[in-house]
Amino acid sequence: MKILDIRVLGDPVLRKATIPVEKVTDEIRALISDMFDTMYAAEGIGLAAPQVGRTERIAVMDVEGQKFAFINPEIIEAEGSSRGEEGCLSIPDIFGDVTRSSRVIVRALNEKGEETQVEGTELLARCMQHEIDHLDGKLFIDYLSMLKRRSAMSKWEKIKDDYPNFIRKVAQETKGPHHSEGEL
Ligand code: K1U
Ligand code: ZN
Repeated sequence: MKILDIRVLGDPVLRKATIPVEKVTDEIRALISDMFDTMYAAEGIGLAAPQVGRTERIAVMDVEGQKFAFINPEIIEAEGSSRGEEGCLSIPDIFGDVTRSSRVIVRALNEKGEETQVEGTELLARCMQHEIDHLDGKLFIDYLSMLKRRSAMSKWEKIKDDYPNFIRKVAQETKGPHHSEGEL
C-alpha cells in the first residue's frame, strides 16, 4: 500500500494535458493501485494522475461501489444537463456548483489493456467528467461564475499555506475498502 502526495491548486502539473498510455504495463498497474490507495485514504470518489504529479492519462474512481480504472479515457457520448456540488482533492475545503452532462459514455482501456465502455448517470457521470477534465488540465473552479470563483479564490488564499510546495500529505487510513480480515 502506497499513499502518494496530492498536488494542490497552484502546482503547474494540474494544468498540463496528460499523455496517452501506449502500453498497459505492470508499472502502470502499480501506479493505478497506488492511486486507489491514495483516493481511499483521502476519502475521495475519484483521482486523476496529475493530482499525484503524474502525466499519464489515467484516472480511478469508486462511486457508490462502482469501481473503475480508466486508461486513456474519452467521453464518446454526452446528453442532458445537471447541476450539482463538487469538491476536489486538489482544492481542499472549496466547493461549488457545476453544470455537467447528466449522462455520459466513456470509452477507455482497463487495467488489462482491454477496451471498455462505461455509461454513467448522476454522481458517476459527474465524477467521470470531473476526472477527465483533470486529464485535460481543467478544474471545477474553471466553471464557476466570476463572483463565485473570486470568493473561492479568496478562501483558498487563506488556506493555501497549509500546503507547502503545493503538496497535500494524506494520512494512511486504518480501515477502508481494501482491507481484508485480519489486515491492519
Ligand atoms: O478528482 C477529485 O478531486 C476527486 C473528487 C471527485 C468529485 C467529487 C465530487 C463531484 C465530482 C467529482 C472528490 O472525490 S472530492 C470528495 C468529495 O467531495 C465527495 C466525496 C463523496 C461524495 C461526493 C463528493
Ligand atoms: Zn478534482
